[in-house]
Order: sequence, then structure tokens, then C-alpha cells
Amino acid sequence: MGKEENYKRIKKFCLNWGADLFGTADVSSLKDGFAVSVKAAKDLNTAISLGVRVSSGVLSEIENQPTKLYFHHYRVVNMFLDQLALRLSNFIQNSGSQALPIPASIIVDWQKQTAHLSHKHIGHLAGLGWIGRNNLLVNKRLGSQFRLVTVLTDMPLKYDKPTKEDCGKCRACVVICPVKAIKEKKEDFDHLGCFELLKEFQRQKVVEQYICGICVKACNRKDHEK
Ligand code: B12
Ligand code: SF4
Ligand code: SF4
Repeated sequence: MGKEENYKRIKKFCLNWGADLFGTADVSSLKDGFAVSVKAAKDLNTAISLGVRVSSGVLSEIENQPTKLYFHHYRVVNMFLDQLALRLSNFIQNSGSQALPIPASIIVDWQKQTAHLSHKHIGHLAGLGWIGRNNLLVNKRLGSQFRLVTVLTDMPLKYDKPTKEDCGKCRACVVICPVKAIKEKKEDFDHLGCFELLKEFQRQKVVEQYICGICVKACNRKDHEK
């Protein structure tokens, strides 16, 4: 089957199983930076990026800290993404190509706080959205209210293109971050300031992991249309 036909078949499969966002990208030039063994990543030069939306209902409960409902939801969405990646990987393997599902949310290097690869970076290359002022991937329909997973493959697929859109005039997340980690320019995002607050939420046992959700709630389509 050709690249275009494979793309259509794989996309349909993913949307049928619950993906809200789908895109593909050539990642051959990024592979050296992945925390995946050279052997496992050999020949896997294509990434399939999938996004699953976060419930607006769950987010609506968040005011100035994450909630138990959000913590549970965060874990359910991660599990859902990992299962979606598993289904897709098996589907690709059964079609005669190789596939490697990358965990939705696992930390490989705790000191540097990095994972096997950056789902955001790949999602951007695959046309799912742009990196916003809040340092998250922003989609024109869902804002930042979605989570991501990646499957690497050698299946011949047509590639999507990164979007040229950006946050424009929107500042909804800038005014709402409790530690003012979000700045005018996305390059100035205060990673450490953000991380300190997430550690504090965990220390106070508000939630059991480093999560927040405040800037995710703020970033929806409605706000950045303003
Ligand atoms: C580790 C991690 C974190 C860490 C640190 C993040 C980091 N490294 O920047 C902490 C705990 C702080 C965190 C916070 C959050 N995260 Co997080 N996180 C991850 C994870 C597991 C790995 C990120 C990674 O390896 N990046 C690789 C690096 C090289 O790429 P980068 O992130 O673009 O690189 C920057 C950082 O490394 C930063 N940096 C440099 N030095 C340091 C030092 C420290 C201490 C920190 C914190 C950052 C930092 O500078 C780099 C250039 O900008 C990803 C899942 C994944 N596999 O992608 C989710 C992920 C990025 N997180 C996500 C989310 C939603 C969140 C939170 C909203 C928490 C929540 N669920 O409520 C906050 C948002 C904070 C923010 N506004 O950016 C989503 C983003 C979805 C989207 N739409 O964009 C992801 C993709 C998970 C998923 N499967 O969907 N996260
Ligand atoms: S995750 Fe929380 S602390 Fe970090 S930038 Fe978003 S609102 Fe601010
Ligand atoms: S809330 Fe607005 S400014 Fe912030 S990341 Fe989303 S679109 Fe960009």
C-alpha cells in the first residue's frame, strides 16, 4: 500500500479507537536525542502523534490547585493513551511493519525531568498545534486541553506539516498562573518556578504526582479567539 493509503487507514483506526488528534512527522533527524536504544529505534524514522482530550467537566472544578478528580482523570487519560498506542502498534505490526509505543507519561531522567522523547515537540512537527505561552502544545480546536502519546514506526506514511499559528493576542494563562511562571514570550517560561509549585502540591498531599492543571483549564479555544 502507498503512503497516502496507509495514512488514511491508520488515521481512521486511531480516530475509531478514541484519538481526538492525529498527525505524522519525519523524526529521523531527532532520533539521537531520544532515550531509546539505537537497536529499538533503528529504521523507525516516522512518528505518529496522537492526542486525547481532557474532560472540560473535570477541569471546571480546578480553581487554585489540582483536585482529586483531576488526579484520577490524569491517570485514566494516560492509561487510555498507552492502550491506544498499544492497539495502534499491534495493528501496524499485523500489517507487516514495525512499531514502538512510547509511554505517555514516564520519566527516564529524574534529575533533568525528561522522558524517552518529547511528545510536545513531535506533536508540533506532526501538525497538532503550536507551543504556547504556557509551554504546552496548543491545538486550534482544543487549546491545551489534551494529552499526547507517540508511536514510532517504519511504515511508509505521508507526513503532516507544523502549523504557523500561535497564541496571538490571548494571555489567558499568563494572568492565571499562581507563580507567574508564564510570561509574554514562550521562551521566557519559568520551568523551575512552575516545578516548585507542582512539588508543593505533592508535598501538601493535594495530589500524589507533579500535576497542576490551572494553565490547562485556562487554555481553550474560546479564550484564544479573544
Ligand atoms: C517531565 C514532565 C514534566 C515535568 C517537567 C517538564 C519539562 N521537562 O519541561 C513537570 C512535572 C514540571 C511537568 C509539568 C507539567 N506537565 Co508534563 N510532562 C513531562 C514529560 C513526562 C516529559 C517531558 C520531557 O521529557 N521533555 C523532554 C525535553 C527535552 O523537552 P521539553 O520538555 O520540550 O524541554 C524543555 C525542558 O526540559 C526545559 N527544562 C530545562 N531544564 C529544566 C529543569 C526543570 C526542573 C524543568 C521542570 C524543566 C527544564 O527546557 C526545555 C526547553 O524548553 C512529558 C511527557 C513526554 N514524554 O513528553 C509530560 C508532558 C509534557 N506534560 C504535560 C502536562 C499537561 C503537564 C502539566 C500541565 C501537569 C498536569 N498534567 O497538570 C504541567 C505543565 C507545566 C508547563 N506549563 O509546562 C503534557 C503536555 C500536553 C500538552 N498539550 O502539551 C505531556 C506531553 C504529557 C502527555 N503525555 O500529554 N511535566
Ligand atoms: S502548571 Fe501550574 S504552575 Fe505550572 S505554569 Fe501551569 S499554572 Fe503555572
Ligand atoms: S491560554 Fe492563550 S496565551 Fe496561553 S497558551 Fe493558550 S492560547 Fe496561548
